[in-house]
Amino acid sequence: MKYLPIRQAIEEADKITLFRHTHPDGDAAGSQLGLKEWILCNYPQKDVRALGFEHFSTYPYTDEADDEFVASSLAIITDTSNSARVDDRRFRTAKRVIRIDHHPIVEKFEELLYCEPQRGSVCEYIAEILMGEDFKGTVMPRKAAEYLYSGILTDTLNFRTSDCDASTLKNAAKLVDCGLDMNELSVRMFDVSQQEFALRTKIRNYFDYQDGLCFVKLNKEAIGEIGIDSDTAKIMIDEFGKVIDYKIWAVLAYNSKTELYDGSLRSKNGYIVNEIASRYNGGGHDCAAGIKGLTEEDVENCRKDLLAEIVEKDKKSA
Ligand SMILES: [Mn+2]
Repeated sequence: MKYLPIRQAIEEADKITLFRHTHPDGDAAGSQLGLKEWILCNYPQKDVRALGFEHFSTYPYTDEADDEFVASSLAIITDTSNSARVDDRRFRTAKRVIRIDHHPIVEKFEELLYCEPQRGSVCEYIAEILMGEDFKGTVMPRKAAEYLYSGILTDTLNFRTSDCDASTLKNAAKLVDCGLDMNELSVRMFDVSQQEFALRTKIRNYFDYQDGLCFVKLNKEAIGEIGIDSDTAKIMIDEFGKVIDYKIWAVLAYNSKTELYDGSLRSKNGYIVNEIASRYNGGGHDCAAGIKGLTEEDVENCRKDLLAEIVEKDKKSA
């Protein structure tokens, strides 16, 4: 019964707008577009628009909607923990707002919130909701299953993160049962072009390792030399995620627009980075967070904070 209000809200709305976070990743775009395909398949008479100004490379499109449309719509926001991060501020004007998420709860800005922070991806959570009891009688079309499955793959790095469990696999298996090609999707989400491979190889050379911390600082010169912007550099964080010795890894890149540093932090085995991220205009999950607007001095302080987290955690577990 828990999810019936979502179903009722969708059934009552003629117009539905779907929102996700800025700098969308596979989980943000996958949940949004998966939901869109699912609604259009089950309620073809509804007008559904997936909104957002920034694109996720693998899914290069979003819809448009004028202010009037948004104001008379049911808005569903996915994968976004704070209102400032919603990519299209107009969600505030919508008739009703539902949010489905898997981030720690930091802010309430919706009428109905469904949030399970222990989930590895919001796509998995949405798959479970849509294929569960409260949505009996509806179908999961292959296209929607593909989007949701891709979001699970990207947020769990192909089922590698510590928040994967039996429920992740069960929900993913149900999506696979809808007829998608696992191998093809995995290749599409993770294989890179030769050009990107060359770029990643360059960035790898900037790593600095100390006591369990891999710290990649790309200053103005480095950014110029590599020929990359800070947003693209931040995404390369996963390049450093497969080294046994790294307890925490970070990429901090100079943003030529703000002349400050933006970055991504990752960790494993219980080292926590989102508390540190909150000191540097950021946030996220325990083991994956973003930061932005750091000065040179902040960058060095952030490095010290990350090293301190390693020392503290090691002391506790010793
Ligand atoms: Mn997510």
